[in-house]
Amino acid sequence: MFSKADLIFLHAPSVYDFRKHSILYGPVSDLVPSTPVFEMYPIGFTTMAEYLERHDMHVRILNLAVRMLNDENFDPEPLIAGLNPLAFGIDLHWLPHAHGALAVAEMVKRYHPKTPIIFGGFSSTYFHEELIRYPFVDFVVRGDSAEEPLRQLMAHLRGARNAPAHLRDIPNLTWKDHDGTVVVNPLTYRPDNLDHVMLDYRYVVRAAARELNMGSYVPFKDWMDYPIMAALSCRGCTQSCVICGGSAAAFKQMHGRTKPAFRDPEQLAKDVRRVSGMSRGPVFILGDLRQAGRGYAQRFFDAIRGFDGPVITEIFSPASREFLQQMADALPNFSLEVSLESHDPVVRYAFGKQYNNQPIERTLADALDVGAKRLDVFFMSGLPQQTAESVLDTIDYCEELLRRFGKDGRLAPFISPLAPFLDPGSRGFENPDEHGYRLFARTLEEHRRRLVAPSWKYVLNYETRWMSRDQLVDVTYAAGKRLNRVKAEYGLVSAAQAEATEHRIDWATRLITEIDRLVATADPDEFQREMTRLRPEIEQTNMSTVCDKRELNLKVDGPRLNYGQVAQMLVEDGLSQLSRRLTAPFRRPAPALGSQDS
Ligand code: B12
Ligand code: SF4
Repeated sequence: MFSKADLIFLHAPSVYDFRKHSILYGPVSDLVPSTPVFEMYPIGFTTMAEYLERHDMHVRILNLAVRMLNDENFDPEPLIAGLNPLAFGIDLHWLPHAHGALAVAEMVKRYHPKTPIIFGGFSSTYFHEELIRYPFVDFVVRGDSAEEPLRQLMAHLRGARNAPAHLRDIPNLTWKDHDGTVVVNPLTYRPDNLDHVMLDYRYVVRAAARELNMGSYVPFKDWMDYPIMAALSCRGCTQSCVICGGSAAAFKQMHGRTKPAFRDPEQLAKDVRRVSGMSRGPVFILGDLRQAGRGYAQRFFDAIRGFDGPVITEIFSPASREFLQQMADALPNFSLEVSLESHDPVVRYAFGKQYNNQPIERTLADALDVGAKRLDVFFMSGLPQQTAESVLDTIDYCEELLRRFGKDGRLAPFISPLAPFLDPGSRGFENPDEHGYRLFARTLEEHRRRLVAPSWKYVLNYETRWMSRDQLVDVTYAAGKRLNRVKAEYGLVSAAQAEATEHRIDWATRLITEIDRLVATADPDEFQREMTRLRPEIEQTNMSTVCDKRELNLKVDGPRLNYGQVAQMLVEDGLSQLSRRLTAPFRRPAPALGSQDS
């Protein structure tokens, strides 16, 4: 069962070791499944792992962040010391991992000075020249599609036949020559479709079962309770929202991509069916299906027709009733997500979304009318042209939407701050003046340091011409509190839950004030002492702030995972391994790769 790994992917917590720091993280992750530790690893771990395993390499995933969250006595250090793969892969995909990812790399290098450490992900790509200069980083694989360049690098490190003879020959690679000179290979690997990758959570379950170690593979803390899956319609985006590091503008700058790479629509339908076979959780289809043109959506709907599992889809702009009806016909159990950002079209335009309220309100009405099971509507604070007053007006608008469309509890509005960081590569980050942003951090190192600031107010890497950091923090809490009350009024949250959320918001507001006072007046020793004293309270408010993240969950009945399927996969696995052994007896063995963790 336990075989040696060529590559071990490590996912670090946002801050290492978050269990020892007193930090009020704030509502930075209220609207994603993760806690503020950002314990979710990139889904790209699974596409890369599947791709490498397809090419005869053995890959493991070790979600250190989840293990640290789930067990306060878990110490990653002895575990890391006991690993011995050919190489380690660490994601610095989301910039909020700047602290944890670098700390884990430093630790790995301490125990394994000769083992290559490979970084990758969007933030690694953006900051590659700075990142490679840390002594514990050996390689950065750049780009949005690392599967093939990583395979070439691993083959080279393994000394495999047909591997690139020299590191210079591996596309998208940033590396150091033996004298420490940084070499940046051209970013030439940029596949124009997504058909070579397989986003398959079955890899996760299969690998976890193989090693009897689900704890290291779970994508986020509560995944076993709410096993939401993703299906990927594209890489990249046709939109250029000002704050987004995954926008068309950012992809062009970072990954040299001029249009998104799309997954074949029939393949996408197969992906949805395949992953849904494993669990009763919903499948989130990432990307607006209209991005590749109407023909694409039509082909997808034709291929998925008859599938009645829960599916979440998203749209980036108003949609026609006809399109929504087609969606409802093909996916009778669909829920829809749409981000309006603000009630005010002026703010929305400044954000990069070019539509008024009337067409989007018509879309909301139509979506409900054709039978959407849920309709989540998202708003944000910290945007260009947005004042504190405007944020509060957005809550009035949420109430109006609920008055008009919210009678049966299917429409659910949410608001969260743009936090902790304005994305590198976004138009706002690249041209802050033009969009009214003032940046407090530009480099990777500056972001790394900000992450250990005592509250999210000081972690934020920006403020705007219309709101200071203080105003942004204050209005985020005020808006959260008001929206929470509105939701209670419309029965979207129970009275008890609303009370708990309000209590948490009040508590967080008090703590922010207290931390501000300490920052302004306390000497370093007193500051440390007081922050340690506040720690239990800070921890209480850290997990969900302006709303309870479970509000986002769809109802899941019965056992969460389909254990019959899992068992069948394991049997298939065993059989295919056996047949590979029988048919390839003379395959060259990999160099000694060391042992497993316990
Ligand atoms: C889907 C998505 C999510 C999903 C998560 C899916 C997941 N687990 O990966 C959800 C909604 C949960 C999410 C959450 C967040 N997201 Co998000 N997300 C996206 C989105 C829309 C698509 C990403 C995607 O599908 N990628 C495709 C998959 C297959 O590839 P991949 O995971 O990117 O991995 C490939 C490469 O990145 C690279 N790679 C990644 N890691 C590594 C590691 C190594 C060693 C190597 C070699 C390569 C490598 O190779 C992989 C394979 O080719 C992008 C926007 C966009 N248009 O791209 C934003 C985006 C990535 N998210 C972003 C942000 C900021 C966040 C949050 C921090 C927001 C917040 N404050 O809550 C959280 C972080 C959550 C966490 N870690 O716990 C920013 C990142 C900007 C930055 N540089 O920091 C983006 C660019 C835009 C945005 N603002 O939404 N997100
Ligand atoms: S925020 Fe805008 S640019 Fe970014 S992924 Fe969503 S629609 Fe695309």
